[in-house]
Amino acid sequence: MKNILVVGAGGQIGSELVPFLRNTYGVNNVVAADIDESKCKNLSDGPFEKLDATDGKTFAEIVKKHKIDAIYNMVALLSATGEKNPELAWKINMGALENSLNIAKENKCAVFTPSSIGAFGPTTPMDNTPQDTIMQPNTIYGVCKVSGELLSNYYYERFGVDTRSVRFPGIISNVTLPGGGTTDYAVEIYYEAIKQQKYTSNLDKGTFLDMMYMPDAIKACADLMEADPAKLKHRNSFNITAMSFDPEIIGDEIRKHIPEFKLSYDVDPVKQAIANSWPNSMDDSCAREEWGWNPKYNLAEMTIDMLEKIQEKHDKGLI
Ligand code: AKB
Repeated sequence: MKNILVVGAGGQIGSELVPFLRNTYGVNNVVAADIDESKCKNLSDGPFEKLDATDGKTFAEIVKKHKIDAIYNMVALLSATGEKNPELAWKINMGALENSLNIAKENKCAVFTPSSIGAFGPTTPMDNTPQDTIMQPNTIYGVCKVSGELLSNYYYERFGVDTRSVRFPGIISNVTLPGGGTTDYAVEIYYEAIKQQKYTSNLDKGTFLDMMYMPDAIKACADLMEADPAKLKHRNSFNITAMSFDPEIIGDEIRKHIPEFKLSYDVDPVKQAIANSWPNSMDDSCAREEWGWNPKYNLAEMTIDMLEKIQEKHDKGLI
């Protein structure tokens, strides 16, 4: 039986990753940790630890106390928030990773850390972006992601730490809202479609980005961590994607269910510049070949599920 620690458990991905892992490995074998206990109320069925991931001493004590075998480090300030406070973004994003790696090295744990399409930059080939290519991001978020990929590979090569990672595209979900990302519009649009039948996008029409529905994202984390190491030619980090669209395409898909839905634009220059520096679509064939990546949801299926779940929340007065 594996003991798992999910750090940043109250975040957009963590809040759905913990229930999935508890379902797979047992409720008491998956410890949720977050700096903010109030964000983890839906995780109260199993163990919880309050943790600032930049505090290495407490982090190490928790790993020892629960005899942790694998750390899922889901802590990050996202791209747009990072640009508002680059020093803090570096401190948190790299601090959490550095502690995860060092504690994993001392305690023989595996480490999963998400990278992102944000690891790419304006000089990266934009269409069908290869697995191994030019990575010169111009955001602090991207600089952290590339540094994190390199550092994680280094810990694997140098110290034998079992580090694995995926480059997530925009993740779309209906449980916990993302915060401060460039791809957040693709979540907000569904909520506003239900609440007001209209949405003002802060990314312009024609801005294509890779995206993925949360159930596929969660499964990617777990599948990669269970993958046969002998088959992994890459580790940090795998391109993975499920769909690529611009605001017009997602708007058209929503209109199939809510015909009166109206989409308008008020472009945020900071987010637009970030989005313009990221790929339009990634080639994820290495993930498919090396560990069987195969997403279930396309835009049409995701839209049906998102609208249904958000409508339920709306009917219950939760949003
Ligand atoms: C962001 O927009 O910052 C994130 C990401 C793509 O990594 N959702």
